[in-house]
Amino acid sequence: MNWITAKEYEDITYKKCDGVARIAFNRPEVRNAFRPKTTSELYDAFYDAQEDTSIGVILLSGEGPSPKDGGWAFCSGGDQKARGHQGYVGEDGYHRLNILEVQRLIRFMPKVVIAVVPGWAVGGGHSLHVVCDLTLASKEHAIFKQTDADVTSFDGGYGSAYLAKMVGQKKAREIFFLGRNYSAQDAFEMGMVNAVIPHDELESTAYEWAQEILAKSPTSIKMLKFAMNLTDDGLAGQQVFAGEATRLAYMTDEAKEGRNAFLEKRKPNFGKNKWIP
Ligand code: S0N
Repeated sequence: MNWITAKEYEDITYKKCDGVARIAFNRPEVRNAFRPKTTSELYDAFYDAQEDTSIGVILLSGEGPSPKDGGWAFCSGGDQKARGHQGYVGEDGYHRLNILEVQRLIRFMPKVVIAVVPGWAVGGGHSLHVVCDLTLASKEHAIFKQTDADVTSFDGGYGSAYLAKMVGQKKAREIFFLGRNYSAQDAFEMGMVNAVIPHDELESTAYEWAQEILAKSPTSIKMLKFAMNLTDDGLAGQQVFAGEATRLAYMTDEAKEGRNAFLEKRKPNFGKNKWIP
């Protein structure tokens, strides 16, 4: 792997290599907690990866270990030191919940996002792994935990309700109501982790998974992701799926005839096109 830095940021790292983008939290001294600046940078990097036609898979991870104590983290959620009385405060003094915009970008982007969890996935960090398409976890260091109800900073959207679809209502309620620690193996058995990987092989395995996906048909992967999202995303999910259906329709002879007829100021002649059953 020959990762090339795609853009320099303060709170995250962003690299690319052979169709794969890797975005990682880079605040290991606070277990990769995010502040508004972090989430703005995340959004910027994810948007770049979405728009880059050479990229098909995005790995989301956390840099580490912590220089303080050697601990590993994916992300420990919202930075509690950046919390004001209305929420998380940015450098400009305004309160923002812009992690939710990052969640929606991950959810709706026509590419596969893999959470690569080297350590703690806690609070809003747990929610982020939930919203990713796949999760790979370090056998030795990954720990999944929901502290939202300990700090009154809770995710009532994908982080909880979609989690319940994933692991079942009883388990999701246990995760949120008790806030216990779960190992990578526990999380795998619950169905919220795809594979438990020895820590030293986590990054290379994630890259291999990405390369396997990249060998597939991009349109199929995109439509399958949107199809699996659709029922849980209501009209927004339908809109995303339907947008791609419209794009496919644009590629037909019918669409060319419709456009040409308008431009040539004549009635469209769809007669030569069959009503295929
Ligand atoms: C992660 C934990 C369990 C790790 O414990 P450990 O290994 O014992 O390390 P510590 O000594 O506790 O931590 C090491 C240093 O890191 C700092 N730190 C850790 N986490 C945070 C944090 N979230 N914010 C700020 N600093 C953090 C520690 O303070 C320590 O530094 P020093 O040594 O200088 O004191 C453990 O650390 C832990 O429980 N952390 C807190 C986890 C937490 O409660 N997170 C917030 C939960 N809520 C959210 O994330 C919601 C956020 C949100 O934006 C949202 C809002 C609405 C809707 C949706 C969302 C959404 O979730 O997306």
